Amino acid sequence: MTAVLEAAAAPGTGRRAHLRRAAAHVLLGNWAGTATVPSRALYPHQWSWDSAFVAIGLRHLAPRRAQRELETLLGAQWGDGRIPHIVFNPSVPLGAYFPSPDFWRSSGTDRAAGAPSTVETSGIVQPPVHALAAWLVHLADPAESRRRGFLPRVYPGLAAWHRYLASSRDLGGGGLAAVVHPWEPGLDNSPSWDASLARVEPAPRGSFRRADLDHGSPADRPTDLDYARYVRLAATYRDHAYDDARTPHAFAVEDPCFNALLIASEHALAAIARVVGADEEAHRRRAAAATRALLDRLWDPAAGVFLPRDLVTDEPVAGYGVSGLVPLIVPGLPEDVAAALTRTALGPRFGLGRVHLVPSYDLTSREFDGNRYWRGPSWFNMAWLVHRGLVRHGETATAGRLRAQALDAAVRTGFAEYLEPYTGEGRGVRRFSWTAALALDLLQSSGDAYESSGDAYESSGDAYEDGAPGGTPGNVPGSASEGVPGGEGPAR
Ligand code: 2M8
Repeated sequence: MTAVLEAAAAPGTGRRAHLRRAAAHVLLGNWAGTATVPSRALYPHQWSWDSAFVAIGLRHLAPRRAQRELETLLGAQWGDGRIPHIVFNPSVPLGAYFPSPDFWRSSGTDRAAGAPSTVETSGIVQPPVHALAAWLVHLADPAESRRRGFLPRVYPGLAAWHRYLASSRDLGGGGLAAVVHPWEPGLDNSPSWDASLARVEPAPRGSFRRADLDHGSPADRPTDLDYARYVRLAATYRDHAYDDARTPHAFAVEDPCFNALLIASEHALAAIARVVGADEEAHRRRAAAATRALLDRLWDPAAGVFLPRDLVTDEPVAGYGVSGLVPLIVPGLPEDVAAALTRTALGPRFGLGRVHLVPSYDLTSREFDGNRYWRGPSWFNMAWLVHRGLVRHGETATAGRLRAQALDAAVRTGFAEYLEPYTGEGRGVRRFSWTAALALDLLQSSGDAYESSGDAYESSGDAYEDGAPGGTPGNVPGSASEGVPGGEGPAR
C-alpha cells in the first residue's frame, strides 16, 4: 500500500505528474499508521470530515488505504451511532491539541451514548460526508472493495450514523439534522454563527489554554472570545453526558452544507445498500424527504441562497455563507433553485471566477475578513463541493475554471489550508491533507470544460499513469460514474 503511494511520489514529468507527486508526498507524510492527520502540527489526530475528504483523494493512489481511513474512523463510532469529530491518537502528548481527551472525557461518560472504551474521542460530530466517500472509494477499485468486503463492512455503521442524525439530531422536528456547536458544521467561526454564539456565556478566562496559537497566526485563527464560547458549549454538552435530549442547547442550528451532505450521503447509502442487499428504497425515501425539508426550511428564494436556521429563535440566519451554496450537490434539486444558486455564486457576493476559488463568506459584507479562517478565506473542500454541484447542473465551463484554479492554487501554495480570496496567497498551515486529497480528485475528474480550457494540466502530455502503478484510469471512474449516488447509474 505504502509502495503505491511512494510510487506516486516518485519522479515523473509534467504538471500532472508534479501535482500527483507533491500531493502523494503530503498524504504519505500525514499518514499516522491507521489514518491521516489533517496537519502534523496544528491537527495531530484524526478528524471526521477531513478523513472522508482524504479518502476521496487517496482512492486514486491507494484504494485500500482509503478504505482503511474510513474503517478507522468507524472503529471509533459511538453506540448511539454518532461518528465523533476527533479520534485521538494516544501517542500524541495531551498538550499538542486543545481540547484534548481529558477535556472530552468520552470513555468516562456514563456510557448512555455508548462512547467506546478503547479509544478517546471528542463528543461532537462533523458533516456526514462519509457514505459519499465510502461509495466513491468503492468505485475507485470495485474488485478490491469486494475482495475485502469493504461495503458490507462499513454499511451498518454508516446507516447507524444517519439514523442518529435523523433522530437524535432532528431538534427542530422538521426533518433536518441540527448542529449543536460551531465546530460541528466544520465552518467554525463563520459570521453565520455570530448571533447564535453571542448568546453563549463564555468560559472564564484562564480556564483553558489554546494550543492552536502555537502553530497559527492569531490573525488567521478564531478569537479568544470565540474559543471561550466554544469551550462553554462543549463542556455543557459533556456535562450532560452528550445526551442530545437532556442538554440545554444554547446553540442549535440547521446548516445547509451539513444537511446537503447528509442528503448526498443518503443517496450514496442507497447505492451501497443495493450492493450489500439492504433496503435501497428506504434510503431513497429518506433522501427525498430531507430534500423537501431542506427546500421548505432553508431555501430563501429572494436571497438566492440557502440560509441556516437558528432553532433557538426559530428564525433564518441572514447573510451569505458558502454553506448556503453547497446544496448544489443535492441530486434532484429543482433546476430553478440550482440556477439561482449559480447566479449567486457568480455574483458580487462570492465573485466566482473573479477571485480565488469560492470565499467562505460574502465579499461585500462588513463581516468579511479574507484572512481569518472561515470568515472569508477560500477553502479547497468548499471549492470541491461547489465544483461538484456545478458539474451536476451542467455548468461545465464555470466548473472547469474553478477546477483549474484549485489545482494551480494547491500546488502554488504548497497545499495551504486556505487562501486569501483576492490575492490567492496561502493562509493557515501548509501540507494540509484535504487540500492535497481533493486536488488529486479534481485532477482525476473529467466531464467538465477543463479539458477544453487549454490548461497545461491536460496539454502537458504527461500520462496520468506516470509513476503511478496504483491508479490506472481503468479502475478510477470519472465524474460520470461518480454520479451514481444521484441514482443515475448502476451499482458496481
Ligand atoms: C478546523 O476545526 C478544528 C476544530 O474541529 C480547529 O479549529 O481546531 C476546521 O477547519 C474544521 O472544519 C476541520 O475539520 C478541522 C481539522 O482540519 O480544523
